[in-house]
Amino acid sequence: MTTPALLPLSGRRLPPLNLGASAFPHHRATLRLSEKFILLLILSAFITLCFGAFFFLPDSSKHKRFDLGLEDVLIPHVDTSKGGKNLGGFLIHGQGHDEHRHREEEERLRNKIRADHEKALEEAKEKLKKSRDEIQAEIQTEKNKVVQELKKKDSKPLPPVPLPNLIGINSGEPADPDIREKRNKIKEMMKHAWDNYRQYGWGHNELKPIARKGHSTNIFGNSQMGATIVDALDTLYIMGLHDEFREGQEWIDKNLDFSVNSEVSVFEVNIRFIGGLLAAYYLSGQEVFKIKAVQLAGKLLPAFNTPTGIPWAMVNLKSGVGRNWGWASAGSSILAEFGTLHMEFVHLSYLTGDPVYYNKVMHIRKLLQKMDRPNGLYPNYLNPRTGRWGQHHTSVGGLGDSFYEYLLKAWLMSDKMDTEARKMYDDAIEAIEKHLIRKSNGGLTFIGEWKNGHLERKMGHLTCFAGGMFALGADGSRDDKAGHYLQLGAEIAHTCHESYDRTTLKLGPEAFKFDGGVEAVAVRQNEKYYILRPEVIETYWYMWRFTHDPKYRQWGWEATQAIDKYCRVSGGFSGVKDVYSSSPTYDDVQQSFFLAETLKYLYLLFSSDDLLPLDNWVFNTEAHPLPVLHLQERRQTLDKTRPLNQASTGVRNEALHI
Ligand code: DMJ
Repeated sequence: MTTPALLPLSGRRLPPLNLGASAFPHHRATLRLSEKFILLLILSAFITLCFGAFFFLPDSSKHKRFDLGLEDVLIPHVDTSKGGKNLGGFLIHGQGHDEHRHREEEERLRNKIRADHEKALEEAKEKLKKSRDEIQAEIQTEKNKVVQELKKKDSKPLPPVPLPNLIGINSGEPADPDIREKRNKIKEMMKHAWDNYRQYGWGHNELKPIARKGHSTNIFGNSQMGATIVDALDTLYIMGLHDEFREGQEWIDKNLDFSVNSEVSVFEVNIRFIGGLLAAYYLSGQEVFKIKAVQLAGKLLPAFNTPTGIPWAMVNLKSGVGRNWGWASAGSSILAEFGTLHMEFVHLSYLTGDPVYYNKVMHIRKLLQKMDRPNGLYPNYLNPRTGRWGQHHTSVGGLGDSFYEYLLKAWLMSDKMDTEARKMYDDAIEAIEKHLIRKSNGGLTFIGEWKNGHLERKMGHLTCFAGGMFALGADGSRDDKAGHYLQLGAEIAHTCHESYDRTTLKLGPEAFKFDGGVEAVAVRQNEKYYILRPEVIETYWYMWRFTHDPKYRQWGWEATQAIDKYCRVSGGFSGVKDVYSSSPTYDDVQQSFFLAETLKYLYLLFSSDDLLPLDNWVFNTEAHPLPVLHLQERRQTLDKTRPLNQASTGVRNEALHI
């Protein structure tokens, strides 16, 4: 075959190139350099032409072309109506008038492609006439359309689910006028915290009450997710602050958006946002909270894409890329973080009928069950790539705490059906009692920190929650040691009260020692702060519910007064840097957990017990109440309602099979 060619570089007309074998003299086995160059040019011109034709065609015709090409070759047509010979359903091409029809068809297509091509060129020319700004505006409009479509898709109502027994959503008004007055004072403090956040930090994650502006930390990523609004909702509801609750709901409905390029803490977002939204949903029945919780949970799921299924500590809500904190032992995930997802995730599966959430947390549990534990203790660090423990540090405070709490609460939340969780809790607590719990010389029971076989005689404010946990787990404990665990809870409550009482401000330090002559007192300057934490008050409340010993209300009232005196400023409430100083300085942060937990536990401490009874509600680690799930009933309802042979039948059962 001869191809007349134009050499673009020289513009000279070349003699025809015969690329057949005879074109080459016999004595030459290879091409000359100039010949190779010409060949290369022809080839590249051809390729450019093909590519150009492909890319300049408008999308629709591109696809049609592809469809036609591939469909004709790969997919046999079934078309008996047009007279093709049908052999067992396959049309044989190229026979009789079919050939003619095909030629016509091809011609028609060629014309169409040409027309499309011209139209695309026209459109491109039109586009180029527009200014940059106009083009950008058009792109933005298109983008907005897509976002709106996605939002519509995301906001689809979830399948109806029978709600669990929602008992005890009432005012909890105490009969005693003195207690009522105290409770009103706590409600007033909540209003002060909320109103100032409303005025100066609205939509931001937290408030700087002295600078009177928004505040955030890296746990919430870099976007304004209104953490205080979500965290405070159920407290507002319980306190009967309905206007404020509605304001929060409206903000969430209109502004809470999770499609943001922001890297957040999986644990914090779960306990504060998903927990807060679920509690608000159960208390108020407003669908928007459930829908937002499910949307957000979907954004956290990519964090579980690790070699072991142990989630990363952080995930980017937009890209789904996860990673761990730089400071955590050799790239480890943290026990208290990946071990504090269970309650919320079980509720998500319950509400959606989708087992994905349940499966994620059960996978974590199964993995932990299989692992060896040094001295029966769970180390705080676990590598999500290798599935091996990091440093052998164990704590019932920071990095470990709520993992133990969620084992117990998984059992309680399942209406005591999840005996596997109860067993894990009992085993863990036995090891903790053996290795970490000691009595000081002065007779104070404390929980120390285990570091590579050595007990550090130091207890954190965070660890003080354990008093309440021991009391909550007393009923149903192994060998019927209920009395023992209630007593242990009381001892921890006493120790933590001492840590408050031994300060100038009557507020507890972040960590306190039991070494030498020092008992329940912070030694290091950087452990003397109080950041409005709830754990000590949380324990007072549980102890009050289980014993009705008036000292717990007394201690709770001492804390209320101290907070109001030393942490209240005109712009809200602030943490203080040194609880031993008579002229404390402020840290200028109103933490979202102050509204979610500290004020809620105080309010409940001065309410009657029929407000959110513990037989029917389990509080997540951020004090968001979630109802006990009667999973058997849910299974029976689903069994009755679902159509036979429904594809999701097994899936739903699996989700509820605890
Ligand atoms: C809260 O966010 C939760 O209670 C969490 O489990 C640990 N501590 C903070 C408040 O201190």
